[in-house]
Amino acid sequence: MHKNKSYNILDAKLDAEYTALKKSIKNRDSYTHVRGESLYVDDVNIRQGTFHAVVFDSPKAHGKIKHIDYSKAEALEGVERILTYKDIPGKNQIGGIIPDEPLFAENEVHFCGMPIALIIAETEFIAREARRLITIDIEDLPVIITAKDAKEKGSFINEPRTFNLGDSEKAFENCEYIFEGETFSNGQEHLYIEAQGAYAEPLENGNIKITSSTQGPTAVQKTTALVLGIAMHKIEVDVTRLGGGFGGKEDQATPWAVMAALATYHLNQSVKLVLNRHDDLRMTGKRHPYESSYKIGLSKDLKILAYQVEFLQNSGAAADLSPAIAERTLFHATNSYYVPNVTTKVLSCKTNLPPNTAFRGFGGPQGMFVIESAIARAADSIGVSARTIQEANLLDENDTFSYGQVAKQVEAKNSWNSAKSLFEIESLDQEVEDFNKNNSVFKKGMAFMPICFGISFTNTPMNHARALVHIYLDGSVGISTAAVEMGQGVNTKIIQIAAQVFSIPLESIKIESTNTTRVANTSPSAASSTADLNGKATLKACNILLERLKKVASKYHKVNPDQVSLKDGFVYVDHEKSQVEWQHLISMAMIERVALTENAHYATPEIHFDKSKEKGHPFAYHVYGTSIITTTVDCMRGTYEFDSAKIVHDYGKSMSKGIDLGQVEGALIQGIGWMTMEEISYNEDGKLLSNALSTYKIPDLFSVPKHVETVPLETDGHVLAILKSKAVGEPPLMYGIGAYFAIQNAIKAFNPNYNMKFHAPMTPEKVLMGLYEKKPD
Ligand code: LUZ
Ligand code: MOS
Repeated sequence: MHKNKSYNILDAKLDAEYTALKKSIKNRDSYTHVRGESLYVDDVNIRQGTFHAVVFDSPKAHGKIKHIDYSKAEALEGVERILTYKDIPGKNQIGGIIPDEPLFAENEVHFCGMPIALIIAETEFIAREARRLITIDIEDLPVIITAKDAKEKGSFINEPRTFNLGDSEKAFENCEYIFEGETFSNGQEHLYIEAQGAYAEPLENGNIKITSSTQGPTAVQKTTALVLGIAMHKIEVDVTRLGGGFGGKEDQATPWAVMAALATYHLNQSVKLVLNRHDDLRMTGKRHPYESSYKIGLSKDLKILAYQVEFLQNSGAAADLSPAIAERTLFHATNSYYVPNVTTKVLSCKTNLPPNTAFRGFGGPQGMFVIESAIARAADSIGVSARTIQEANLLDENDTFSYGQVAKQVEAKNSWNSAKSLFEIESLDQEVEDFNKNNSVFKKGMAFMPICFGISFTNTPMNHARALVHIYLDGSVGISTAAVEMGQGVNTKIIQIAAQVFSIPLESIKIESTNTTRVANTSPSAASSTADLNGKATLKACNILLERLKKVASKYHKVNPDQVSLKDGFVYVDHEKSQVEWQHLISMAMIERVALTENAHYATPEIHFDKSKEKGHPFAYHVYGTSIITTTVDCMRGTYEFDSAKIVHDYGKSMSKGIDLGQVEGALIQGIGWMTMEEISYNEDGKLLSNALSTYKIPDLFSVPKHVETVPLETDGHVLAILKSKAVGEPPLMYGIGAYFAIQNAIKAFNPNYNMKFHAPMTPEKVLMGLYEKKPD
């Protein structure tokens, strides 16, 4: 009997039927990557006559432009044109959240590396030669480098934000222990392998096509239209893939694309602008450095009763994404702990550094570092291990976050306890203790790092995506979404979804470039949400097409659509294989004039946030996990190695185990790098000193943990995660924070007089000073 029951197409096939695909699957891009065949902006086949552009940028961090002499540069043979703010037909404005950032400096410069002009020449070499011939006279203005200095001088991006839960002032009265302190975490360079770049081409009627290495094609389109003073439909933005983004191309891919388009607008010729590494390091913003002061209060039985923090975010010279990043710092200020009385405040401090920007974790890691520091400080003073305090305060089901969301499907204790038992914590402890007893020059330290990360853009309206699915008449499939592939494997995940719905081979499905004419008005690929948002839209589109195809098959077989299914490239009737193959079914659908294209929209349900109250339910769900990091410190040299990183991670029900493991391991090591060795350094004039890979060190094969073990936590996943496979891009970065505290513990084992410091990164120089620090008088 057939009943005409209605059901939610989106949820129709969530569970059992999809388990077949939840196996280890290779990133489909690996094949072209290893052969060097993957295409990046620098690989675009350029048109004959293409010009090449180089940016002329400010040599000073703050000042008034008195005079610029372009004459020698303009006279150089092969130089076509030099464009400045005077050549902008629309608005000289690229600010995404707050309109406070010009594309080109007008009368003042606000950071070293601030773009002033674009030199366009026959070759990049000539453009670079021309850049050297430009002379500029700048009258110095006072330079602000640190967030604290900015605060003292009242230099801010916007109004501060404060989250509050309970009454922290009053709660301190009931605390047995109260500690106050200051912390610092430095910035971090994205160091995507592919530097920023774009290629603009003139089309007919003044239309322009831009190939950009951006996480946010719509941001590029919108800003280009604004700067050129033309409609968005005249700008087409296309992205094949990025050689890494890490947040550095969420907002800051835009100016280079706009500049290339501006040159194309004036010259009616293709223009290529790809930054070299030095220019990229100097001109682009990084992870925000934070200076923070905290006050933490604990009960006798080590419950955290009250917590207050003031975060000073070093935003740089313009807002960029700083307000959103500051907000996420507040969302994650208590990490995976329940604290009943919390007051957190963040100030976005305006300095004369390049505008700092999105970086994997988006302010979350900076927030978590502070509470971990406060716990370590409390533990050290009380004379217990930090672990004891961490464990006593882990989040439980139905606990409330400071922003009002009630925690559901909480895996904080589950992942913590699983880590303890799976990795045999007693014997690990014993190992460290024995080692430290038997060795005087080398000391080991261990630390736990629990994580809790909210999934969704904190700005609710951004949580949507679309998918455009074509089934071609030979049965092959082409899919366009808003997802930008940047090495994270989202294209593979989307292929898996379609392959599963249609039950056809992965090879029958192609992911098209991300293009604003096929999928419009998109949010950037960011916030760990790309696979969830675009995957859900794809799932929806594919399921709608499937229903149509089932109808075609049912008509042919003279049965009800409910009796029809697709499996392994064949039509099945009542679970019996028929003679009708997928390609045949598509031909029948063509003859029946059935639409073989679907365009679906997905918007995350349930989420909301009220900024006037700073309360709501901003996240679809949270991702949890626990890492245990062990280090060995060489107490003669101050150098360290990481023995192991042992992780229990909440993937939900991972749909692509290989890809997800890659994300966890990559993020772990990026987090360790941020906390231990990556040291961004500006001098007092605002010049970047760590401006090359000789002076900016990132983890290499020798500095990653000798042993990395990641165990999936068996959980139900979450219905708002694509196929219950939870977002995995950013959360594991915060496992790396454990590396900082492991080193602290090792120093302490060597030098009991060491007064713990919370000033990241923990470079060998700092370790050495700590090892030989004397007892304060
Ligand atoms: N980008 C953004 C993000 O615009 N909003 C967010 O909440 C976010 N979160 C993480 C990373 N990028
Ligand atoms: Mo982001 S930090 O671009 O997800």
